[in-house]
Amino acid sequence: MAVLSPPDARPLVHQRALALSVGGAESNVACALVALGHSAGWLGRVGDDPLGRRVLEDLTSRGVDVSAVETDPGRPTGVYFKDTGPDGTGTYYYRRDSAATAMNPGLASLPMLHRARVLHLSGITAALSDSCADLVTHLVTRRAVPGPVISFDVNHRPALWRHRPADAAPVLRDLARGADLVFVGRDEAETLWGTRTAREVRDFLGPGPVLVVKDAGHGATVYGTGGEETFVPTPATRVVERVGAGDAFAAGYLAALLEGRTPASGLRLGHLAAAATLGTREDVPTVLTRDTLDRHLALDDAAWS
Ligand code: KDG
Repeated sequence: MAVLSPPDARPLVHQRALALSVGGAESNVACALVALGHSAGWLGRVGDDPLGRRVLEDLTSRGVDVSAVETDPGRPTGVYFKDTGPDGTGTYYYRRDSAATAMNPGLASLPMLHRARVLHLSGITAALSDSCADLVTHLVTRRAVPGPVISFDVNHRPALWRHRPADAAPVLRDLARGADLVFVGRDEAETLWGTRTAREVRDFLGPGPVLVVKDAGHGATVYGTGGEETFVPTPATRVVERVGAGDAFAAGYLAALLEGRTPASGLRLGHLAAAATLGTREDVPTVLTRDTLDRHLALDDAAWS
């Protein structure tokens, strides 16, 4: 999507000029993975319009492979606005009937997906339209692409589900149960499924996926498929804006997974990547680099071991 962001913490209604950039959960993860030294492609649909061209240019300049992205001549590129309020940054979507809503299970045949080691999806795509929900189900539950690890970030966005006939809770539960690796916020899981603790989320979803439960200021827990539990506390972090932090966390964890590191290292890289994003208004900040993370990892080794 294209993103329009206020330059400061004043609410949108009082702003005069907004900055144009690019965002969206899955493309944020792809950008962050490239920043962390991995190769990543993003699959989506944009309109045949300046915003679509901006999305492709921006992702390409960050090193993300967009060769499989489709351009739709009849539908516009999705857009969202950020609005800063006393309770954090709100998001306003303009993406009904956008190009991305026409994604469908046909995309599962794209060679890019079959070459990937990890396929990262999110509940946001499932909320966009019936055909998008079918695509995610096809990939996650029906395993239309058998090779890669299926990573799923629950990413519950109530504003998108308000326009959908289906209830988010069972759809996102079934997708999470069908994935190999799941990311979910503790509070998000409580809103969706009534689970209060990380352990309750684990019991609710069952032993199928490796499960990462993030509890913002407290820490993150990963449950392995054998029930083994690893907790890493959140490091002290300056928070300017939260948008994109969950995506950065997922990218940090996935980077560790791709490098064959331990689940604890995954959580540590996740926290550090999230911290880089929390400290800026950018959804994928330029300070998020492998060098920065490696320096922090080295500095924090004593505190974390
Ligand atoms: O995780 C960050 C996303 O929420 C943001 O990039 C916008 O993808 C987005 C969405 O649909 O909420």
